[in-house]
Amino acid sequence: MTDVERLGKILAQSSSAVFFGGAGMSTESGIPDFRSADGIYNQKLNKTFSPEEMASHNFFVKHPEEFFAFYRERFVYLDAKPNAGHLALAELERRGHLSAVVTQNIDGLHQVAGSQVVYELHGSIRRSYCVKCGAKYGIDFVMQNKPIPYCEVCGGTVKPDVVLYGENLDSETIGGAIRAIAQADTLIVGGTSLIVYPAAGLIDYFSGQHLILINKTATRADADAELVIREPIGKTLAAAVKEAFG
Ligand code: BV8
Ligand code: ZN
Repeated sequence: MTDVERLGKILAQSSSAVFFGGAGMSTESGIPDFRSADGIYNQKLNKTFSPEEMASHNFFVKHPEEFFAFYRERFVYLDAKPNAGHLALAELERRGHLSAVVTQNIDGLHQVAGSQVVYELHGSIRRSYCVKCGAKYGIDFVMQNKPIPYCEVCGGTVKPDVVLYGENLDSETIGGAIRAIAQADTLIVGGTSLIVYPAAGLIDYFSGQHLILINKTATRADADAELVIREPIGKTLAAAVKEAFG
């Protein structure tokens, strides 16, 4: 039996699978990941600061102008479309085999693909808010108001609703993700290097039957997985769903 056939069989038998993913889920939609050779963190964008320093809370506070320039240039891919993997997960949810997507991505592509239950651990580029009064703004407000977007209500800075390094994650989102993972019968982990915490630690709440890894490179969870697939995740998920449900 091929890996895809095995995965298809497991998905067909699951009634509360959960998908835990990262940037590798969107590379087949044309969005670079962070830590692969051509990832965002390996692109020499700025001589003084590393990309990870520029995606941090301190940098946002100290150098807002450079932060927004970097952010508009490197994080926003508004024309990216969901790929076959996003669509396969939405179909699995519709068929009642998947209960939630837990993602570290901020591109919102799972929702565009039709997934209903999505926990965005690191927020979303599609939402922004005023740090002073909380007024809500969309992504175009941030894109159009250069160099720094200021709130029309109170003049405060409008910040993308994205968890930067050194910022806490939303406790409701974490709570929902932990509940889903703890109740899952199958956990598919894919397109993530499992390096960033506390997100990467959430998979340790899984105690179900099938742990599956779909990732081009090795991760810390491979040793515990029943099945490790070193193939493009979008293609693999789509083939497995086709295998399972025709
Ligand atoms: C926190 C938002 C409490 C913006 C992100 C030392 C110093 C300072 C801090 C720390 C430290 N040690 C630990 C920390 C905490 C830090 C952290 O974990 N740092 C890491 C780098 C060690 N975490 C935090 O700061 C978190 N907050 O701890 O708060 C606190 C409070 C006050 C003070 C201190 C602490 C906040 C973390 C959230 C940061 N924001 N993103 C943005 O989008 O950049 S994280 C960023 O990394 C993205 O969100 C991304 O999703 C995430 C994880 O990366 P991955 O998704 O896994 O992507 P990656 O490129 O790494 O891997 C992709 C994988 O897919 C690869 O393995 C590749 O092979 C594979 N792949 C690619 N294509 C495919 C594929 N596989 C299959 N098919 C394909 N087609
Ligand atoms: Zn305001």
